[in-house]
Amino acid sequence: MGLRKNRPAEGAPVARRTMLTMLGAGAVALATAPWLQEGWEKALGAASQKDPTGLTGVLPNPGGFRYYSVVGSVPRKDETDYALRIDGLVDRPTTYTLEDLRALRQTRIVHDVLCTDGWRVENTPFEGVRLSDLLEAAGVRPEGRALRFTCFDGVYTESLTLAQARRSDMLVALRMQDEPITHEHGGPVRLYAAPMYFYKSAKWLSGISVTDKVVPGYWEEYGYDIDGWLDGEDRDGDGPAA
Ligand SMILES: Nc1nc2c(c(=O)[nH]1)N[C@H]1C(S)=C(S)[C@@H](COP(=O)(O)O)O[C@H]1N2
Ligand SMILES: [Mo]
Repeated sequence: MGLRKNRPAEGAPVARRTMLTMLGAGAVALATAPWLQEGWEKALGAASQKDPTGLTGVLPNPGGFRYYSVVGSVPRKDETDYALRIDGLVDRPTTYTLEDLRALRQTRIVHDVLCTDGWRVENTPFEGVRLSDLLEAAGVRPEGRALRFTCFDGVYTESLTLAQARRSDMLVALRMQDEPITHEHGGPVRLYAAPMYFYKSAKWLSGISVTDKVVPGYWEEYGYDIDGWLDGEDRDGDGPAA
C-alpha cells in the first residue's frame, strides 16, 4: 500500500494539521490499552467513538482502512430505527427504512478507496442503491442543482452536484467488502462516491436534500476541494456502464 501525494489542490485543512501534531499522546494511550487482543480494527473503531479529535483516524490499521468520525459518539441504528429522508426540491419527499432500501435494485461497484491523508485500499466492493434511482423516484424539480447529505452523527455533511449524483458509480451503500456496513464504517447506510476521495462518502447517512446550489460540506468548509475527484476519473462522464 504505497503512499501517494494525493491531497486535493486546495490543500489540507488547518484542523487536520493540528490533529497530527497531537498524535503522540493519542498513540501512547492506545498502545497501552488492554483490549488490543480483541483485534486492532475493532479497538480502533471503539476508540474512535470516544475520540472527539479524530486522532484514531491517523493510527495505522492492517485492514487498510482508518476510522474517522468528527464527533465523539454516534448512536447505533439498525432495521428497527434507521431512516433515510429524501426531500428538498423534489415532487415526492420520501422516507426509506432499511428494508425499503434492501428491496430496491442493488448495484455492486469494485473500486479503490483513497483518503486525502494518504492511505488507500484497493479493489473494495461496495453495494447498494444507485443515487440516481432514488432521485428518479423522488422526482427532482427543474430548479434542483445539487444534493446536501446529512448524517445521524448530527454534524457531518457532504455535497454533490446533481450531475455528479446521477452517475452510475454513486451509491447509497448498504454493503462494504461484501458484508453489511459495520457501525464503525458508517452503517447501516453510508454514501459511496466511488470516483472521489473517501471524504465525499458520508457515513451514517440520514438525509438527502435537493438544493438549488452546492452547499459546501463539513471538510469543504475547512478547505477541502468541493469536487473530490480522484486522479484519472472521467469527470464529465456518466460513470461506468452497468
Ligand atoms: N459522518 C462522517 N462521514 C465521514 C467522515 C466523518 O468523520 N463522519 N469522514 C470521511 C473521511 S475523511 C473518510 S477518509 C471516510 C472514512 O471512512 P471509514 O471510517 O469507513 O474508513 O469517511 C468519510 N465520511
Ligand atoms: Mo479522509
